[in-house]
Amino acid sequence: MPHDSTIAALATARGSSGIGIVRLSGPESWAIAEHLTAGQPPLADRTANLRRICHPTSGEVLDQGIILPMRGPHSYTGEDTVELQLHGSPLLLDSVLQACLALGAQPARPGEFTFRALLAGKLSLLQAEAVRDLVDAGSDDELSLARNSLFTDASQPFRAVLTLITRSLASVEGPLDFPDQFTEEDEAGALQAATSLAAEARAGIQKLLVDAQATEQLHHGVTVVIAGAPNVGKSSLMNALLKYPRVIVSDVPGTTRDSVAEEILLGGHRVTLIDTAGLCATPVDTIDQLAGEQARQSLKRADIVLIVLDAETGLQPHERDLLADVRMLPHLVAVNKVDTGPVPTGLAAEVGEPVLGISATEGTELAALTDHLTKLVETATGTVTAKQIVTLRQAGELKTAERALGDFMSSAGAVPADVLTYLLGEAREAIQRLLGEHITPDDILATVFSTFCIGK
Ligand SMILES: Nc1nc2c(ncn2[C@@H]2O[C@H](COP(=O)(O)OP(=O)(O)OP(=O)(O)O)[C@@H](O)[C@H]2O)c(=O)[nH]1
Ligand SMILES: [Mg+2]
Repeated sequence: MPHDSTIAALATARGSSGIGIVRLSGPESWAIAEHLTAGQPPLADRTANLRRICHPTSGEVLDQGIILPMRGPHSYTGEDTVELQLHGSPLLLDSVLQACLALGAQPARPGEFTFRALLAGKLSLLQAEAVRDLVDAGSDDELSLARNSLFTDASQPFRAVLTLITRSLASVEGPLDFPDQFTEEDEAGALQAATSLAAEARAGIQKLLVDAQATEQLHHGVTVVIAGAPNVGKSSLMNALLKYPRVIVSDVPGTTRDSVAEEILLGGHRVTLIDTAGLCATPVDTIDQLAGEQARQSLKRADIVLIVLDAETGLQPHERDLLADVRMLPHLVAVNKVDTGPVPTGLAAEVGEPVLGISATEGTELAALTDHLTKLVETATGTVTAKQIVTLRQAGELKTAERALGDFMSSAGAVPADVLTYLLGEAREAIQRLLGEHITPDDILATVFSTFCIGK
C-alpha cells in the first residue's frame, strides 16, 4: 500500500558520533535528495553517491556525505528511500533534517519506517515487533532471541496453535453445517475430537505464556541491591562496579539518601544495580528515617542482595538483623576496606557463611566479587529461559484465546453448539490478531508502533 507522504527522520541515535544518518521514505524522497544536491550529477540507484548537501534556498553547503538511494520496492519500506550518511554532529544532522522538511517531507512518527515495511508486506507483524526488540535489547539473551524472531519463522508455534483451533472449530461446525450426515454418535465423536484439539491448543498456549513471563523477566533483568550500615563503602562499591563515579562518596555517615539505580551487564545479562542509604540502628532524624524506609523498599525489590560490611568495625548488632532478613534470598557478603586491615578473625563464623574480603577503592578482589555475583545472576535468570520472545501484546491475545478455549472445554456438551463455535471463534480471532491478521493498521499503529523509536 504506497503512501502519499514522504517521511524523514534521524535514523541514528542523538548525540555526537562518527556518522549520523538521515533517512527519507516515500514518493518524494529522491526529488528531495536531488534538490539537496542540485547542480551535481544525478543520483544512481543502490549506489554510494558522494555529494555535497546544500541548503535548498540559501545554497549554503550543509555537509558532504554518502547518499544511498533505493528505488522501491527494493528497499526496507518497499518505497523509494534515501539514506544520507553524514558527519555525526547533532546540529548538522538537524540542519539537514530541517532542509528535508522544508522540501516537503513530514517528520516520521515512532516506528513509521517499519510500519510502512509491514504495510508493504516486507515484514510480518511478529518480525516488526522483533525489530523493536532487537533495537531495544539490553542483554545478550534478549539480543539472541530478537535475532531468532527476526531471522527465523517465529510465527510457527502460534500457527500450530491456530491450526489446532481451526480444526477444533471445523469439528464442531461439521454437524451444524450438515445435520443430515451426522448420527448422534457421530456428533458425540466430533465434539470429543474438538475438545481434545482444543486441549492441545490450550497446552500450546500455556507453554507460550511461560515464554511471555520469561520475556518480561528478561526485559526487567535481575535487580541487585547493595545494602549495609552507613559508611561501609556501598556507594564506593557501586561506582567500582559501574566503573565510573556515579554516586557521591564521603566519609560522612548517611551520605546516600535516595536509592540510586543503574543498569550494567553481568555475563551478558541485564542487571539493575541499586545503591541504598545505610541502615542504622536508630535514625537520627526524619530524613534518616525516610532514607532507611526507602532502602528497605528497595530491598523488597531485590532478586539478589549484596551486603557490605566494614573490615574496620566488624559485625554490628543491626547488621545481624539485615543478614537475618536476606538469608532466604540469593545474597553475597562482602567485607570492604581490607586495604586497612584483614577481615577480622571469626567474622565469617559470626556471619554464619563465607565472606569475601574486598576493597572498593583499591579494587582488591573485585574480579572475584563480580564472578560470584555473575553466578548468582545466572542462577536467577537460568530458571526463566525463554525459548522465544513473546511480547506483552502477544501475551494479551494468548490469554484471550486461553480463556475462550477453557470456557469451550468446560461447557462442551452442556451448551448449544453455536455457543461452542462462538468460543472457538473468539480463540481463533485472538491468535489471528496476534499474527497481524484481521487487525486494522490503526490498531497496529496504536498497539505496536507507539513503542518504537523515531527513525526505525
Ligand atoms: N580505605 C578504604 N576506604 C574506603 C573503601 N571504600 C570506601 N571507603 C571510604 O569509606 C567512606 C564511606 O564510603 P561510601 O562509599 O560513601 O560509603 P557508604 O556505605 O555509601 O556510606 P553511606 O552512603 O553514608 O551509607 C569514604 O570515605 C570512602 O572513601 C575502601 O575499600 N577502603
Ligand atoms: Mg552511600
